[in-house]
Amino acid sequence: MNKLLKISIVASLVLGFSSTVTAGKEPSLAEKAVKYRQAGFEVMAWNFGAMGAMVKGEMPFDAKVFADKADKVSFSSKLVMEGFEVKGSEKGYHTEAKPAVWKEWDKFKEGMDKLQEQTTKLAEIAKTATTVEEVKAQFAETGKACKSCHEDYKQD
Ligand code: ASC
Repeated sequence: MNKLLKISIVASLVLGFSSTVTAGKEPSLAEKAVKYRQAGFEVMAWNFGAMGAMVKGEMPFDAKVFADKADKVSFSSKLVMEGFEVKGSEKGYHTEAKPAVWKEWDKFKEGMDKLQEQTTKLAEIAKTATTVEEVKAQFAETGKACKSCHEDYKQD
């Protein structure tokens, strides 16, 4: 191996190591909590968005795909609350949650419970539905549950 190559390998190892030490700090629990709840909402938005396309007729209705997505939305709606319960996650880390979440905790929790109720119902209906007509009303109800909390608790 030539000398220059050796030097550059050693240099990159040293630099790599020092940057791990300085920049590779383990994120705080609060930061992880923000990321966790945002990930849950991303899962919901991804799946709910595709369901919306089917409901609006922008995408052909596929009962199996719709039911699978309804399940994923229902599951992830049950994860996110935990991410709000961690102290220090009220601000920073690019959170879009308004301080009202913690100021009106009981009301916020009611909204989250309502969301879980609605997504569970949607998944139940979707399980046996064969036409888009059967899921339309409950899809709309679920969307309302998303939206009512966004207005009060999410910075858009
Ligand atoms: C979505 C999405 C939301 C909700 C909301 C429903 O697909 O990303 O935040 O639906 O718009 O009203």
